[in-house]
Formats: sequence, C-alpha cells, structure tokens
Amino acid sequence: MAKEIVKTLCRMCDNRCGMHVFLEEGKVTGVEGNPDHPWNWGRLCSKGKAAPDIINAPDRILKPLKKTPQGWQEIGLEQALDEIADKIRQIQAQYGKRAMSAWKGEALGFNQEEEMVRRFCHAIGTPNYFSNDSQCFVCRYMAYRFLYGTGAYPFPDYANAKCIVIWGANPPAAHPFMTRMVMEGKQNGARIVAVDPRLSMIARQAHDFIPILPGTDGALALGLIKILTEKGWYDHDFVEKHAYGFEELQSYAARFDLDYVEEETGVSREAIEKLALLLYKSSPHVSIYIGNGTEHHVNGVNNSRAIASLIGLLGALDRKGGSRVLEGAGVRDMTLYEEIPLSHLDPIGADKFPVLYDQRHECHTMTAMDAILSGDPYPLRGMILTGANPASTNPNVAKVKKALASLDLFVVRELFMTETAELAHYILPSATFMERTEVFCHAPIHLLNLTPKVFSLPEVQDGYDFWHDLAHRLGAGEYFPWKDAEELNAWLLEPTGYTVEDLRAHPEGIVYQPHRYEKWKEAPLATPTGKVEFFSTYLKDFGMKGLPEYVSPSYKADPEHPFVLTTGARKLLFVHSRYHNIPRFHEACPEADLEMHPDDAAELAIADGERVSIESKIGAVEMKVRIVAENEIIRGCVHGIHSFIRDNVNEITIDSENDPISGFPLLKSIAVKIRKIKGEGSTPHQPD
Ligand SMILES: Nc1nc2c(c(=O)[nH]1)N[C@H]1C(S)=C(S)[C@@H](COP(=O)(O)OP(=O)(O)OC[C@H]3O[C@@H](n4cnc5c(=O)[nH]c(N)nc54)[C@H](O)[C@@H]3O)O[C@H]1N2
Ligand SMILES: Nc1nc2c(c(=O)[nH]1)N[C@H]1C(S)=C(S)[C@@H](COP(=O)(O)OP(=O)(O)OC[C@H]3O[C@@H](n4cnc5c(=O)[nH]c(N)nc54)[C@H](O)[C@@H]3O)O[C@H]1N2
Ligand code: SF4
Ligand SMILES: [Mo]
Repeated sequence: MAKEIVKTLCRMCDNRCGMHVFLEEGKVTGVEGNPDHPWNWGRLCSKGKAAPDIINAPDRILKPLKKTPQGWQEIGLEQALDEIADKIRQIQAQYGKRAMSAWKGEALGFNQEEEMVRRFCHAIGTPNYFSNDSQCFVCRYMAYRFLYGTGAYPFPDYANAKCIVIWGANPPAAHPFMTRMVMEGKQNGARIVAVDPRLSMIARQAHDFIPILPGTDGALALGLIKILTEKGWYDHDFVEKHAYGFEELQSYAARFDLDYVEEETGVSREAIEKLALLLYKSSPHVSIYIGNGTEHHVNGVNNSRAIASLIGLLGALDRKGGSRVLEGAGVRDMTLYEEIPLSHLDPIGADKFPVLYDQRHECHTMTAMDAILSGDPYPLRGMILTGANPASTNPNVAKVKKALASLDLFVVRELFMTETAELAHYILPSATFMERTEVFCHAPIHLLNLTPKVFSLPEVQDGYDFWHDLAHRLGAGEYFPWKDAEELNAWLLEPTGYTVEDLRAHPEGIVYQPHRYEKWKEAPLATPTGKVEFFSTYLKDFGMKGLPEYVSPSYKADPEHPFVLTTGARKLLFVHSRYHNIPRFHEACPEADLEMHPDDAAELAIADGERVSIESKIGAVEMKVRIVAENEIIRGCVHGIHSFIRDNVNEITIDSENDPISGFPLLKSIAVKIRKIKGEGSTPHQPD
C-alpha cells in the first residue's frame, strides 16, 4: 500500500524540527526530516527519528484508568470526565475554588497548549496554575525583561558575530540545530567561548573554554563589567542615549576586584582579562547565549542579569552580530489575566515570590508541595496535571510524591505510567504531538507554522477537547467556545493576517517578517524608563535591589559538605524523565552517573564505576561514579544527571533554598558530601 506523507513539526523536544510522517493504514510507520524546513533542513536527531517508537510504544496508555482498591481499572472516557467533574465540584464546595489547581509540563511547552490550562484555571476560579517553567527558563526571561523589556529573549545573530559566548548552555545536546548556527558563526570567523564547570560538547568546539565554579557566573560577569567600564571599553554613545543606571552599575562592579573574582569563580585573572579584551575588540558583534546552567541557583536571576548586561554595555543589542530583539507574529493569547489577574485570590507562593507571580502569572511548585501537606495558607486539595512528571523532575522528589499522593483528586494526562502518574486517582490517555493541531512560531527566525493532526485514536483526547469537555461539565463552557482545536487555531491566527489555509499550504512555515536591526532607534524599549535598565526600576518598586547584586552560593560556606553538585546537563537521548522506555536508548545509557575529577576521586580512594553515597542537607542518593579526564570538570565539582528511574539525583536537590526573585530551586550549586559505600568495589563504567 502507498505511503501517505504528512508534514508536521517534531515535538519529541521543543526544538520543533520540520518532519515528514509516513502513514500506512492510519499507522505511523516512519519519519524523516523535512528538507524544506529552514529550522533543520531535513535532519532529525536520534530522538526525532525515534518518534514512532513513542507514538506506537507497547506500554502507551490508551484507555482512561481509575485507581481502585483492586488496582488500576479501565473506565470509559465520558464516565471518567463525569466523575472528575463531580469531584472538582465537591472539593470547591468544601474548600473553596482555589483548592483546585492545574499543572502543565515541559512536554507541552508554551503557547496554546499552556494557555488552555491557564484558561481552565480562570474558568473554575482558581489562581493556582503551576508549571515546569518556574524551574526552567524564568530566571533568564526575567533578566532580559528587566534589562531590555523583551518577551522572547533576544537571540544571538550567530552568523554575523565576531565573538560568540555560550554561557551555561550546551546546544549540541539541548538544541542540536542551533549548534549549526553557532558553527556557521565559527566558520565566518567568530571566536567561540564557552563558560561551564564541565567540558561540554560545545566547550570542546570552542576556542576558549572557561571552567567556572557553579553558581558564580554573576561574579565573573561583574568582573568583566568592572574591566569594561574602567577601561572605557563600552559603547559610550549607546549607553548615554539608551541606558538607565550605568553609573550605579559601574560603581557596583568596581567592587569586583579581580583577585576576589578569581578566588570566587575559579577563573584565572588572565582568563578574565583576555575575555574582556575579546568582548571589547569584537563589539558590537558579540553574541551571548545564556543557558540553564546560570539559573538553577539562589542567585539565578541576578547571575543571568549581570551576564545579559554585557549585551547592552557592548552596544550589541539588536545589532548585526549581536543579540536580536525578536518580533512576534501577533498570534492571539488565550489567557485572561489582563481582564482578571487573579492575584486577589492569593496564588500559592505569590507572597514569597511576588515577582514570579507578577511577571509570569504562575504559582510556585515547591511552595505548593508544602501547602498541600500543611493546608497552609489554605487547603490545596485537587490537581490536574498534564505533560509533566514532577515526581521525577522537581527537587526533593520524596516530598513531591508525599504531597501529590495526599491530594483528594489527582488527575494525570499522560502517555505512560510514570512516577507521577502512579500517584493519580485517574490517568487519562493524552494525544501526542501527532494527534493534535497547533500553531507554532520559531521566534528566532520569525517563522509561523501550523502542525496538522496526523491521526487520532479513540478515547485519546487532545488538550483542547479535554479542557473544553471538563469546563462544559462544570458550567464554565463559555470559556471554551470553540468547537475544536481547528476552530481555535483560526481564532488564534486572525490578527496575524495568515489563515489556517495559508499555513496548511506551507508546512515549511511562513516568515512573517524579516528581521529589523536597531529598533531602539525608532521606539523606546518596553521597560519602565523606555531604556536599557542596568538598574531595574521595576525591581526597586517591588522593594528589591535594582542592581544585579551578587550573592555567593551557599555551598561555599558549608565545610560539612565539601563538594558542589551540579545536575541536569542534557543528554541528547533523553528529555528529562522521557525516553528511557525506548529500549535502544536505555541500552545506550542504562544508568545515571556522577562525573568526578580524577584528583577528587583519588583523594577519596574512589574507583571508576564505584557506587558512592552523595549526601545533601535533605538526604542521600547512591550513584555510580564516572571519573572523567582532568580538563572535563572543575575540581571540587561533581555532576549528576537527573530523572533516571533509578538513582535520581532529585532525591537530594533542594526545594527550600530559592532565588528570591524567581523562586528557582537549588539544582546546580548544592553542597554535598560524598561517601564510599562499605564493601563497594569497582565495576567498569558504561560510555556516554
Ligand atoms: N536532549 C535534550 N534536549 C533538551 C532537554 C533535555 O532534557 N534533553 N531539555 C530542554 C529544556 S527544558 C531546557 S531548559 C534546555 C536547556 O538547554 P541548555 O541551557 O543548553 O542546558 P544544558 O544542555 O543542560 O547545558 C547547561 C550547561 O550548563 C553547565 N552548568 C552547570 N552548572 C553551571 C553553572 O553554575 N554555571 C555555568 N556557567 N554553567 C553551568 C552544564 O555543565 C551544561 O553544560 O534544553 C532543552 N533541550
Ligand atoms: N536535577 C535537575 N532537575 C531538573 C532539571 C535540571 O537541570 N536538574 N531541569 C528542569 C527543567 S529545565 C525542566 S523544563 C523540568 C521538566 O520537567 P517535566 O515538565 O516534568 O518534564 P518531563 O520529565 O519531560 O515530563 C514530561 C511528561 O509528559 C509526558 N508527555 C509526553 N508527551 C506528552 C503529550 O503530548 N501530552 C501529555 N499530556 N503528556 C506528554 C511524558 O511521558 C512525561 O512523563 O525538569 C527540571 N528538572
Ligand atoms: S531536536 Fe530532535 S527531538 Fe528535538 S524537535 Fe528536532 S528532531 Fe525532534
Ligand atoms: Mo527546561
């Protein structure tokens, strides 16, 4: 039988590469890269190629399940939705509307899939919307927003750069096709610098690798700012006309004596001076990309803000070869916060992290676990969770499991039986990306796309149908007036000037607008002063520090725990807790390991492959040590991969020490002690 080809975007991760899906008798039999799609030009990574393994996985949940004293029982979809609606009504009658909550995870990303969850919260009158985002990108988001007033963060113009700094990120694992852009810049003559405690894949490709102690990036950035401002190596004209708070930043950075910066960061004075000179000589064609590595710390926002300040100082904002300020396509937003911000209903965590709620309209997941367990500040008794596995991916998973298991109603929309789904009262089978239709923008290249529903399965709902059906059962149908996701897409697209039909005719996407440089010449920035805010007037109005003040990470003052643990550097094969159930992926990388410097291992008499106990202040986990080469990790630092089924480092990551602005937890600068396990010998390690 002839194969049918449907053109879509891969969503095995959020890179959304152009993909051809081969269908035979309605079944997905293969995938290939779409050679016409300008994001990936026909290539797919190993996860993308494995999409059929996930779509057709034998362990996929395809029927609604209800937990009973006899175990999981299949239940009809309509009955499951009726029962869930009844229970929501009961909970809200007994404890108030805000006792219900919803959570969306990384598998759904942003835009409409996220917005429909938020809209449901509005529909049922609760402010308690949670997501993975408050431990994902929000520090960087805030950094750029406070400085430059942007929404999507400014994206490096790699191809035209003279210097590219990849700071706390590893695109070859996390954003494979962005690596191509970095390499294009390199071929065009850019010098590549990587700042990382580990010799990551991108660091191996860099001209200069700057190993840094975890969580000290802000000190390095401020040291650089000190040199640039003292020597006058910044864009005087841009700063004078378009920046606010330069003098304050300059005088604060002046305190960052290079001896102190060297001691604090582990980066030598010579390396700092060399980088400052390179930035100056390359300016304004300096592309800085800030990754997840800088933000999982108690100083996450200000680390990211200090680094991002360099863009403004060097006059690289929206300049050729600098950081481009992106423009949206004008797709409608489904949320209703402009009408009703819901802040009057005491969103969970908004008292502790008011900036998080004000900026993102989302609640703090880690505070939620405490609230569920204690009933303080009010009972939080029900949750609908979709596209997430926090019992594996959030810090302090023991607490997460205890809290989620204690809810009166816990509904999980999933593809598989996960650590989180196991705790649910109901598991509803969820559509994969091939079983839903979505509008999607590749913001960095201003490309608007529409993905079609490739096929569908009975009793497996897409997000829209689920939230729509539940809202209608709860008497809040007016919030979901669109018949289905197709009708919703038409509404979302209306202001863009493109129709569903236009986009269907262009599965390779439509460039909605060419990039325009130096837009700050035409209009003020969307910050309170209309300027680059080196000193944030917004934060000051919130009673916080206006400057990106540096706080030394807590592990430095903890002699009981002599190592610093960083976690979660991405592996190409896995996305957090996902894809371990693909047999060949599991075989290629069956175990989580702890990377360690050979001298540290020698000091503790630990052999390669030996299992050790790693203890943080909240508990201990055992992992297998992988001794790496001397230049592959900075001394005193160990790295643990996260969210493997066994040996999950999130047993010991810390939920209760948080960045005061974003609420981010400690995932990447944790004080730990490493102990040999009695009687443990050495076993050979598996390669990466
Ligand atoms: N294959 C795959 N791709 C993914 C994901 C995945 O799980 N798997 N996850 C997606 C998601 S949700 C995200 S948020 C992105 C993240 O994408 P990136 O931001 O590129 O994250 P990583 O690839 O983990 O790279 C982070 C780097 O920071 C380093 N690092 C750790 N601590 C520090 C520190 O204190 N300072 C500095 N300077 N560096 C540090 C790590 O060693 C690592 O090399 O990836 C996305 N893409
Ligand atoms: N220690 C440590 N922990 C970390 C990090 C770290 O660096 N270190 N990184 C953090 C970051 S940046 C992030 S973003 C979070 C991510 O954490 P989560 O949001 O929990 O992401 P995943 O583990 O990818 O879980 C996604 C779940 O959604 C399911 N799923 C897949 N596709 C679909 C779909 O189409 N619909 C539905 N309903 N479900 C689907 C998958 O089966 C999977 O169980 O992890 C964080 N955890
Ligand atoms: S990077 Fe890989 S998994 Fe992610 S969208 Fe592209 S092909 Fe799919
Ligand atoms: Mo993330």
